[in-house]
Amino acid sequence: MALFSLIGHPHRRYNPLTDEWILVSPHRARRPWQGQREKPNIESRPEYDADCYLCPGNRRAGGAVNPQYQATFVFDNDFMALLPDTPHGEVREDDLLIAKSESGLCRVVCFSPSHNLTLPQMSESAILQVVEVWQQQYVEIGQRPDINYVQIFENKGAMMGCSNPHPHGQIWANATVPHIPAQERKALLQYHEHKGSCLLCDYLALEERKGERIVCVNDHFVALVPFWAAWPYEIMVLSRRHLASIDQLDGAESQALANIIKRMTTRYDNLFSISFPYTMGIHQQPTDGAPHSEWHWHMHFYPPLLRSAEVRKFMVGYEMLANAQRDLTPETAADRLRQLSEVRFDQTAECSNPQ
Ligand code: H2U
Ligand code: ZN
Repeated sequence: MALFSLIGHPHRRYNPLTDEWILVSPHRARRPWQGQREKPNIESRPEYDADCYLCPGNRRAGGAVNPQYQATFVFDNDFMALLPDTPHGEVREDDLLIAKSESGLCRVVCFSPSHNLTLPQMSESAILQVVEVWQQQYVEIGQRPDINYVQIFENKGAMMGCSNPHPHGQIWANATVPHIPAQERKALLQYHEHKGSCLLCDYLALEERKGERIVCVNDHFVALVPFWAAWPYEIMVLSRRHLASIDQLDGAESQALANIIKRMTTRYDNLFSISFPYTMGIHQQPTDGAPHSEWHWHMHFYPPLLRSAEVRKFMVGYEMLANAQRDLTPETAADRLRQLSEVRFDQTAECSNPQ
């Protein structure tokens, strides 16, 4: 029998951040696809859409009118999934029927007044303003006594369930630390207890030594496809400095975060020459007032597309019943992303100067 290799043989990879396994099937990347095909999203949008509930000056579904905002705009979600002032209460029957009240709040963050932009199409200085809004919101919301965790995220593209193409993200904040950041926190704590160092500092150093999963870097951040990536072109953005939350970034680091977001999302768009859909989010320390030196700030990007603008990865079947599975290896994904330009496909000399 041939010697086992990560390139040629089915194997499981361990995600030390969530204590989960993923099945990797590198031999299967070329299987035929006769299933659903997505429509490539190459339609052009106007800079202002009178029917958009996020454009400046428009009325939202909840009745409020947006101001004529010039850069970013934050508002309380008109349909909050979590509500402040939820009464305390608990249900517990036979240790089997268990429920607890949960209070919190939800906000929407418009990234730009321009209806037709996305993060990779915005300037680095405009993305910096988004970073600064995330910082302000994290601090402001986190200071509330009824809030102990602030989840900042973006759903991009209809394929990810985004309800509106206007560039925007969301913030959901609540009293308890939700499941995934709680799992990550546990892993970071346990690793520190056993090794005396930070799991993500050590992981970053190892990936920088190896290089094969790194997509792009700057002085303060690294964008890489994790060894244990589940989504085809999943990326984790890690701060080089061991810091726990976005408000701890200094001026140069905030600028560098805007830089790496622009560059890696541009690579995403260039992969299939479309506006690349994903869900992204920031994982950072809880806002419960306790010290969380175990936390290492990072972002996850989870994009569903697999091998073209039309063919996506579905997390169904085996994924719903057993564990996540992938065909394309994380190393191949990183290599493809690394080959791509950091100039968006519609901004090349040929496109901007049609003859
Ligand atoms: P997406 O990020 O998935 O597109 O969700 C947009 C959010 O915007 C959604 O949570 C809110 C919805 O409740 N929203 C408003 O708060 N006001 C509106 O007028 C429409 C949508
Ligand atoms: Zn709009």
